[in-house]
Amino acid sequence: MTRAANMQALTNDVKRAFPGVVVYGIGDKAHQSRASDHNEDDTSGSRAAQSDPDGHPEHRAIDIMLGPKFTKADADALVVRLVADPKARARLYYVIWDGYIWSRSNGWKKTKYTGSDQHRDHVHGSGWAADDENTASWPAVAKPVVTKGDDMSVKASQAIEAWAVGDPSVEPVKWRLRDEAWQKKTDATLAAVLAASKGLDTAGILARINEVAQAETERDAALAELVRRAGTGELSAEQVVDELAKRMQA
Ligand SMILES: [Ca+2]
Ligand SMILES: [Ca+2]
Ligand SMILES: [Zn+2]
Repeated sequence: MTRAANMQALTNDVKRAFPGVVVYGIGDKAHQSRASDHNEDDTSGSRAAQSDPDGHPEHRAIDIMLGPKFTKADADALVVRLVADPKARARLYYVIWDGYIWSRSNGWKKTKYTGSDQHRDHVHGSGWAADDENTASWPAVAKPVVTKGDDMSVKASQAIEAWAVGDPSVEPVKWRLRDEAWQKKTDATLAAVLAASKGLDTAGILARINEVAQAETERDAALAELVRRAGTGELSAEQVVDELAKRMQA
């Protein structure tokens, strides 16, 4: 029992792209009575859909089963990648998935599948017999590298860095992020002010601000007076220090 090397290569790549995925190959007894690429050629009583003259028993179809490691979205995307890739198409006979078939005979156009098994729980792939011995990998199987998220994180870190050092280089994402950070800061300040002025109405807050300003003004004036009196010799350095100490205790 051998899977054609071409389809073994596909199996290997599918398992690499979707670790833990279940892939079936050779058909059961029920399969053997009708022509199927799941049946091995060069085997009596086994009706292979395709055969070659090498005298070596081979099956050329695989069923990639849906499951936790291979979701419907994975299947949708994998089939699209396979049938869109000329190199992959050259190695395939047909693909059946979720009520549709893509094949050599329909020019790889998505065509309603009329068979009784609508292939809702697995992707069927039949390899092209002429490519049996093709051991090359199937680049179309690999999930495309998603760069969007990576780009975003790089851009975000650059933006934060640029913002931190005040780099004015203009790139919309940077300045959007800068604005977001600025907004966050402002929000935090407002929250602190609100927390500090809890229980005070607007007039109360203004009165409080005036109190603080008044106290500061008075203190500054008192300091200025001390400095003046020290300058005229009216107060000694010790007396100035004593006066400051008194005021700080007050
Ligand atoms: Ca053979
Ligand atoms: Ca062969
Ligand atoms: Zn199948």
